[in-house]
Amino acid sequence: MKRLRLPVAALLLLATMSVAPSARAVVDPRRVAAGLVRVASGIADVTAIAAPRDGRGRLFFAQQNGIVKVRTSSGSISTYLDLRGRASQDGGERGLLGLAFHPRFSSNGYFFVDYTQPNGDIVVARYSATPSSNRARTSERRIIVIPHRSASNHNGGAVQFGPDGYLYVSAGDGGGGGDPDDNGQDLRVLLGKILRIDVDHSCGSRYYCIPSGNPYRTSNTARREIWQWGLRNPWRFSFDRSGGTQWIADVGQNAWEEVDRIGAGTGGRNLGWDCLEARARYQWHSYCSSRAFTSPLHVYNHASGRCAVTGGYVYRGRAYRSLANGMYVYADYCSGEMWGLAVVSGHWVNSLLRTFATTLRTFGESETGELYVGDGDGHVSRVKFAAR
Ligand SMILES: [Ca+2]
Repeated sequence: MKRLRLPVAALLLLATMSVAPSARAVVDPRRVAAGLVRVASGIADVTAIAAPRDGRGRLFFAQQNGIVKVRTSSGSISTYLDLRGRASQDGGERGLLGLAFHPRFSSNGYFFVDYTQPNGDIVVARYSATPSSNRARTSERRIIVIPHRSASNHNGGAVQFGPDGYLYVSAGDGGGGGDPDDNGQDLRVLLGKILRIDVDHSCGSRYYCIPSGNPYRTSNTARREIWQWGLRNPWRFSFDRSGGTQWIADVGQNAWEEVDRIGAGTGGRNLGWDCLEARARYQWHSYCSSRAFTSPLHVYNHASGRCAVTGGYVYRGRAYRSLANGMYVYADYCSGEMWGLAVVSGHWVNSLLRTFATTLRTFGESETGELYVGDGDGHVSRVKFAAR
């Protein structure tokens, strides 16, 4: 026994030493409060906040009218790109909706936007800039255009690079309410899906290829771009920069909002819409019984003025590591409530971090993993956390 003790003690010591102090701290959303530190004003109708990993400390804000602004590390703000001549200008849920920088932006200067054009179709396009410049080039390369003319709402609009280097795109179900064309459950269309495409290569006449691991890549009926399906309006989704778990916040119909968590590299999941709205049956088609649905991690109803989930990020920054490392932070657009979701003692715990007196439109991550939120008053703020 005594001979065993030493190695065990040594192993324990090693394990303790190899784990960062942050990982030892128990992150409990019930003990955390959120606050905001304003970093920009006058960013009307902000839809996306993003940053390239180029060491320059800049933040970029997409506005629904088609303007992308850059905030330098010294705090000065200027127009980076003006897409007002290309993006639809009728407001509502249309316009410039998403922004993502290529993982190798610092060498290739590529970034990608998601917008609706005046006829309603969803466009994902590549733009470029000299990486150090605070003004991008105005020429675009259209990567994919998704027909979306029957209604103006439910465009999705998030674009994100995954840990695999592929571009992921969220597309809403086509809108109109109740998914009248039942697009969410139809693998033949790109609406109501999250797509995964390889934008570093061209295949045939397309400026993208289908990654080898896409679940329907050999299908003759399903669209091969599809990564996840059964979605209504996945306005925001993100990847945990530690481990690559995908977090999808799917805006619900009249009753339920849902947050989905899907393991890194796992595609082909059916999130249920419109057979299901979150966990409740919505429109139970004859085929619904034979489909395997992935249940949401978390749902909430429309009580207390809540209306639409604004998906966020798993916090992996440095400033609040002991309080928030690994906590998924998200909000409701209408109620201004911001919540944290984390595993405490083996169970998922969801807790209100604070209620803000504004609408919460979109979240973003800085290069170093700090969280930012854009509100309905034209402010972009860094999210701070404090113990309570
Ligand atoms: Ca339907």
